[in-house]
Amino acid sequence: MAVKTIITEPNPLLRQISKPVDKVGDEERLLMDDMLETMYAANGIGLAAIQIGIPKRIIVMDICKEENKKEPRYFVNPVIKNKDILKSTYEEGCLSVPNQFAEVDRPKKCDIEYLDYNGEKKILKAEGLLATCIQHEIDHLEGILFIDYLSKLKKSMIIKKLSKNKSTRIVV
Ligand code: GNR
Ligand code: NI
Repeated sequence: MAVKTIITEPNPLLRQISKPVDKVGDEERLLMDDMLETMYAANGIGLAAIQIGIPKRIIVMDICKEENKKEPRYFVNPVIKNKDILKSTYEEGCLSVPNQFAEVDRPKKCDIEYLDYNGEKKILKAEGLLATCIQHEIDHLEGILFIDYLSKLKKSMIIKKLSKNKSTRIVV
């Protein structure tokens, strides 16, 4: 397993639409292992493959709050079904939008159809943080970031800050 570099905004790769996986094989499982390790190393609760530069419809997540306890989840080709008309608000962050946080409204509950680590078809009924996080991750597969839901002003301020940080890093 290996920790990969997480791509950050602004970067056109993050706007790419990820491609469906046609078979969950060893290559995909190796990718999922690397993604999980990368996510844990960055203290994140979810990661989409495109965040490490691979445009495949693969997501890993672990929303378990207990320390020293791991509950990894793997989603291949996830599709959202039965979105709740009720919304819930969460303060979201993103490993590809470092150190920026903002409240986002999303459907409170949803069902997810996906293939698991072994390529078996599953359905998950999600609510709370699980529902928020999986929707945030599936947005990544469509090239959407949480900052896209903010006002133009808030979004442009965040992108400006991130661009500045990036150019500083090159200078130093
Ligand atoms: O680590 C993460 N935390 C988080 C908090 C609220 C809503 C969504 C997330 S996902 C984020 C990791 C990430 O960027 N996944 O794409
Ligand atoms: Ni994210």
